[in-house]
Amino acid sequence: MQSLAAEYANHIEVLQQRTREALERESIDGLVIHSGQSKVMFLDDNHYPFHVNPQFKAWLPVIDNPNCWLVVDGINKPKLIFYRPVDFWHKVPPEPSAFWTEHFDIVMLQQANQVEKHLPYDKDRYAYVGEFIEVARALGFNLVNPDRVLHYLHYHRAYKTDYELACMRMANSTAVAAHRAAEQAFLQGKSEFDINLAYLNAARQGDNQVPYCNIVALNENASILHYMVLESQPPQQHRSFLIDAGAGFNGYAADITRTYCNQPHEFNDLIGRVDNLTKLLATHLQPGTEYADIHREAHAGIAAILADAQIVNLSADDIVERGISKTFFPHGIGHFLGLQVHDVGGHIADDRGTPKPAPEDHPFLRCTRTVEARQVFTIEPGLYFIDSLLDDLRSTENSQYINWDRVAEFKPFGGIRIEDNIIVHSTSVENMTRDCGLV
Ligand SMILES: [Mn+2]
Repeated sequence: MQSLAAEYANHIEVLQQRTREALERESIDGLVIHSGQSKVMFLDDNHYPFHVNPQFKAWLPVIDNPNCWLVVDGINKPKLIFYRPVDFWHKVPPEPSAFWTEHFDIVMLQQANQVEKHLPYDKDRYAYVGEFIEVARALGFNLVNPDRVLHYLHYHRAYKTDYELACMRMANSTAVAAHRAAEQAFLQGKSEFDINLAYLNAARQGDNQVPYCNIVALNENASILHYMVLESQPPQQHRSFLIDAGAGFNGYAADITRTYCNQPHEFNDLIGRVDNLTKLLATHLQPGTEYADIHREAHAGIAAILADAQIVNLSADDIVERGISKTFFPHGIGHFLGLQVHDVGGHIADDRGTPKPAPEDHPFLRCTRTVEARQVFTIEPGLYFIDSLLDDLRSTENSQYINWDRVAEFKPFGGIRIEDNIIVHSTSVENMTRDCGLV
């Protein structure tokens, strides 16, 4: 923790400098960043799980406290308005005392609607950054989430500080331990529901604490890209298991996927090939590379697997050329990772927000940036046997090149995705997931 504290001081310096630059462009004096508010369910008195404004947790690891505010101007010590109600229903957070507290002037807020007295007087010189626009208006802010400020912050958030990289290594370490527990639960023949419990138990994080809803899919369910059902009964037979699950640390996410097979079947070879592709593509994340080119390389790699496994009776080049690899690999190769699982800023070319959208022939690619040092990406090639996409393929002239018997052999296994989390350094690539020992 001592080194984390040292790195955190630099992290704050970097955020201060970014804030100064963003404010200069907007010609205003500061930002007022709202952690958020608890939301009540419709016609109910229960609340949805609280999810903090990412712009707030960028500054400090307070991720579970609504009604907090930050006042930052890039020059003065940031001011934290910390919500501490008198409340006998809920646990009241203690007064903050941690490695980060010395970097803030902290005032306590007992009643959420009393925040105004702690905010800057001249609201015209400040911008509100947060989700609750009607709250901002009521407080007198005219400038709410100004585009120029957000573009600037989103673009630069791609470059992680040493503190952020340390947090992301910790998140990976937690997720890797949990992935091992999940694999064991699969081998023991547990249900999706129980495998998920094994995962969460090992991570020591609840459903609402992990950074996204875990995908825990047995057999054919592995072909459903965002499968979230969690069957409570085990299937009659365990063939394959795809798990896409992360963990958080100080508000930073890990996002890892593995696929397993517990039978002597050629599906194991396919898993091995996709695994090798992930490892290979991770090494290509070098400064100056276009991330979209890595996506195209992934298609070449998947096409080679389809050709070698005689699933498609064409050369790898022809498989890509004819668009057939998209049936088996229909999503993007990965995305930025950080405070958000799909971290922001993937589709802008510069800090003015010039759009750099996904290529027309690959619309699902979440990042089109040029790879640079301090960026953190996922690499997650996949190979799936998805009913609806296979049906589409069958109705095209490409159907004649498909070895449908081979497709039928693999279909009961659903699909494969292998996803690692990678830090780009100026002269090396750091695969956090593999470094944590997950093979
Ligand atoms: Mn991912």
